This record gives sequence, C-alpha cells and structure tokens, in this order.
Amino acid sequence: MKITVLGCGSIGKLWIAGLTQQAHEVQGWLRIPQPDFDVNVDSINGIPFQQRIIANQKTWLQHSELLLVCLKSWQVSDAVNALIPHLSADCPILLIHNGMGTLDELTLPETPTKRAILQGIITHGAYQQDQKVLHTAEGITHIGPLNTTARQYGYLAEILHQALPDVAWHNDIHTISWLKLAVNCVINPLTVFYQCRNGDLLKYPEHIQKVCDEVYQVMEREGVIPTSRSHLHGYIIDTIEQTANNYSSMYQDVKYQRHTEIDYITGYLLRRASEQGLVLPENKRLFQFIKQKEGNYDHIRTHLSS
Ligand code: KPL
Repeated sequence: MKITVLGCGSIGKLWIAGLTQQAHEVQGWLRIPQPDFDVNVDSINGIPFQQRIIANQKTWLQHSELLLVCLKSWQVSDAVNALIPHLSADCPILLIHNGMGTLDELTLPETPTKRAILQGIITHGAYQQDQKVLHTAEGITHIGPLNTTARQYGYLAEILHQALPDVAWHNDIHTISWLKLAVNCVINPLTVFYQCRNGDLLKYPEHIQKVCDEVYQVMEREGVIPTSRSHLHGYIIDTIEQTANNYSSMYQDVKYQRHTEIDYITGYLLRRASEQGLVLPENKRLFQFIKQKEGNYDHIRTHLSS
C-alpha cells in the first residue's frame, strides 16, 4: 500500500518504521521540504529500525492510498488543507492526535462523495533522544470513522495492526474520543497547574472530581453513552495510575515553551458546553491558566522573531 505520513515526530516515525517493515511504500511529509530523512527507531516489534525514508514527493502523495496524520491538533487544519487538493478522491485521511474539533476545520469538497476522514487515538509511549525514537510503552490505537464515507475503511485496522499492534476498529469512535478528551481535560492542565507527573495528581482528589464532574455534564448532554459519572471518574483514575510516571504532553509543551493543545482539549469542551448553555467554572479557570502561561512565551517568541 502507498502511504504518506504527515508529521514525523516520534509517533509518525513509529508508524513509518512499522509500515515500512511490513513492505508498504511509505514516505514522510515534512514541514520544511526535504527529499529524504533518517528514521531510527529502537525498537519496533522487537527489531531495531534504521532507514533513509523518502519525503515530500508530490507524485507519491497523489498516488497515496492513505494519508496518516500524526501532528499536534493545532497544526492539523493548515497542513492537511494544503495537501487535500493533491490527494486522489478516494484517499482516506486518518487523524491521530489529542483533542477534538479538527474535522470542522478541514476543507472537504463534496464531489462526488465526501472524502473519508478517520480518527485515531493512540496510547503508545515514544520519545526522541539524539535523533533516535525510543518506543517506551506498547499501546493500542483505536480507529474509526468521523464521517459516513469512512465507514467502509474498516480494513485499514488490520493493515495498521500488522505494522504497529494493537489496532482496534470502532464504528462508534465518538465515545472513545470523548473518553480520551475527558482524560486529557483532567490530566493535562492539572499537571501544569501542580507542576507534577501524572501519578502525583492522586494527591488532589477533589480537584480531579470537580473537573471530571463538569466534563461529565457535557458528555451527558452530548449523549455520549455508556458513560456514568462514576465510570468516567474511575476511567480517569485508572489512566492516571497507568501513566503515573509520565509527564503529560501539556506539561512538556509548557516546560519547553511550545504551543499547547489546550484549544482542542479544554477549549473544545468549553465550546460544546456553551452550545448547550452550560457553564464550567473550573475548566474555564484551567483554560485561562494555560492560555496565560502560553501567552507569556508566545508573546516573547513573536517579539523576538519580529
Ligand atoms: O494523552 C496523554 C497526554 O499526556 O497527552 C495522557 C493520557 C495524559 C498521558 O500522559
């Protein structure tokens, strides 16, 4: 299968390595165009991977049978909208990122049938050190259709599962996306607020409960079943325990003064809440707290670059 992977950070490189191992024809797509680049992963499916990978080839993109997007949520719409005109009409797009709401920002021409868009939620752990990707935790990728055209692409789950197990197909990815959004609404801003690892959040049960209860109100109105208030709370506590040693992605973004995904995590939650006439004081406070942190260094960066 011919594939383009847009976004070549640690998760993008895991997919490139796994899919190349399975003899798929894979190219990377980099923000700053390059003819090729090195992918070095330790290790993928038990085997070290080191290969030079083709990048940014327009004809490859035109013939791709899958565009796999592994970008931060705030990078998705600009990058994907720029590539859509070059894709064949039946090339599905799989978006793997934290948060929700990127689908609304894509420019999808209606003709003849709407392009298939799928969502992926990944729990693998990986980070880059000295040009090498370390695959620190095996996980699962949940994928499913974001629009009706995408319902016929269930076969992708098996192909992706061969490359980077486990992959599970869900006809209702919406519920799983909301569960992950709830996890991220609680863990990500709170780890920045308390300056701690995920596991240390267990010292603040009341704060967790408050954020979680507000998220639950929105999920209830959205009709996200089969979640009960206590199931949601238990699910979040389980995730905190399973990722206890992690520094959340938002903690790391703030630490290294990068733009965070808050607009697609708590920001998305607040947009849905306001549509439903709900007020979420604790999530709003956390949203403003992260925006203020981000504003401090975004402002300095803009100032310096100008
Ligand atoms: O998705 C995550 C993140 O850090 O963005 C969690 C699940 C919170 C793990 O750290």
